[in-house]
Amino acid sequence: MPSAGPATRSTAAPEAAPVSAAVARARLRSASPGVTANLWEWNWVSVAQECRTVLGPAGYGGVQVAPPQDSVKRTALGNGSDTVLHPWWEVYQPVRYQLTSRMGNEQQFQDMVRACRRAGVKVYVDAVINHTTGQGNTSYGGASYTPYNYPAIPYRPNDFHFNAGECPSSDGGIQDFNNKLQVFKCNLVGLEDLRTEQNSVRIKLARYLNKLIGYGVSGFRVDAAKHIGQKDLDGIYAKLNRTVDGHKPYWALEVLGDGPGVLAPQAFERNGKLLGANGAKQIKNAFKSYTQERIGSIATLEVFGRDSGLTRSSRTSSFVQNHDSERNPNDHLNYKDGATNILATEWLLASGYGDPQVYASFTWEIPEQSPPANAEGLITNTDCASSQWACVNRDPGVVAMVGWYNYVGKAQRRNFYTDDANVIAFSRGQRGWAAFNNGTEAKQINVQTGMAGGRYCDAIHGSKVGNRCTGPVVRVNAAGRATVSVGAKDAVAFDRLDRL
Ligand code: LM2
Ligand code: CA
Repeated sequence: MPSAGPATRSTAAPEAAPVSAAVARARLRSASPGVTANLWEWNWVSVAQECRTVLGPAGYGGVQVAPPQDSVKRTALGNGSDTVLHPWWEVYQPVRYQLTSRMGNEQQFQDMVRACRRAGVKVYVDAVINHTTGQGNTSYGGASYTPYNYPAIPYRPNDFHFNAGECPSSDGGIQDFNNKLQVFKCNLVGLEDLRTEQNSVRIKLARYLNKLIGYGVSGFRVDAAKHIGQKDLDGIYAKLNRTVDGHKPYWALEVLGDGPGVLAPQAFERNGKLLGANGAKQIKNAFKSYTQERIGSIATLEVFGRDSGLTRSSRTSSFVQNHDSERNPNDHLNYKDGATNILATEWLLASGYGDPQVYASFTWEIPEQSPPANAEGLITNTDCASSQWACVNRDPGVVAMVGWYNYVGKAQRRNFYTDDANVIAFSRGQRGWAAFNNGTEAKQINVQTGMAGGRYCDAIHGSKVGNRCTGPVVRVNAAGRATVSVGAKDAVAFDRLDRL
């Protein structure tokens, strides 16, 4: 049994009305992704269904999906500790660019994009373009390959840095992560590194990405972007078409760690948006310090973003965790943190930092574990009622904050309050207000909300129906002050539309 951690408030799908065609069109027109749900390794049929019934109605602007290209399909276990035939990471080893994957086939992918867009949800794809495979000889689509030879694409030995003699390490791997030539041109964990400076390679990669754009995809999470380097990233990006909505594709670069000089995330700010892994670490440190017993303080989040050493908000794709970091709980929170993870996700949506993502995927006991799949490795439909999945994107408090995010827009943070322990509150201009209690006891606070006087329905625990609230009501006096109870590991939030 996967340990679910402290119970999340509920994972029921919100019973919201489907999105009208006019609302969907208006959302697609926006160049911004809004709040994205990262439905990592959900199959295409399940993503389509989630777009229709949950993401669109809740106001998510985007969905990010796992790498859709054909990948290695392992046929035997390795030796020693290798116990999982189809680990989640098979999909990070591309074999060819037809969309025959563990998540479904090319037709199902196209149907998914169409369904999501009809619900007003733009689709973002995890693009694995730095490398091919490091093992195996056959793929989910049945293509055969040998090391440095992929007839179906085709890539030949000279399309790789290793064979071209351009990787300056003794074994072809990255031995020194501070050495830019090794980082750009050697094999990351044995994955055959593409010669991305070569035009013929760029053309093949761009053809793949342009196919996805042609299907209606709005942009990419660029896997291992740090290992491609600024110049080659720009070279590939320059070959990309505009999206069907007429925008330049979204381009979010994975640049981990704090490498020196050109290897730092900040050194890529001109080349695309950056994945906010360092920010997620600060979030984890605030919500939960290194050991479970020593609880961190969210008061530290008063200073977050550029002022805490992170990439600029306007250049960042922000999140509380992703598929790598959730498996590294010393670094980031994950679903096993239960209410703390939900609270951190709600805070991220309120913070105004970056383009926020909500991560939702399958539960696991060992890091390599396969997503729920059949014996062939094909991922089975997501079942949010089962303990095999953690559908954080459906949590009612998270859904409430998606609506709040959409309403407050870019309004500046104001009226920051902290008890200097584990409670914070702030407004976003005069449009919305939220409070977060990361402590283990409920707390009553008396604060300036910055909101117009009146009675507001707490959107985290209720909703406004006509002129009634199905949950707690907060009274804001004519001077903007309010006395509010915030539950342990819980939030209170409302925006102007929640006024009764
Ligand atoms: C990423 N970003 O830069 C992904 O977010 C991360 O999940 C990927 O690693 C990595 N880069 C490559 O795309 C994962 C996983 C690795 C796994 C690779 C390739 O974390 O453990 O490596 O995908 O599937 C596996 C084995 C590794 C082996 C390698 C090649 O774990 O031991 O290396 O395959 O055979 C000898
Ligand atoms: Ca590379």
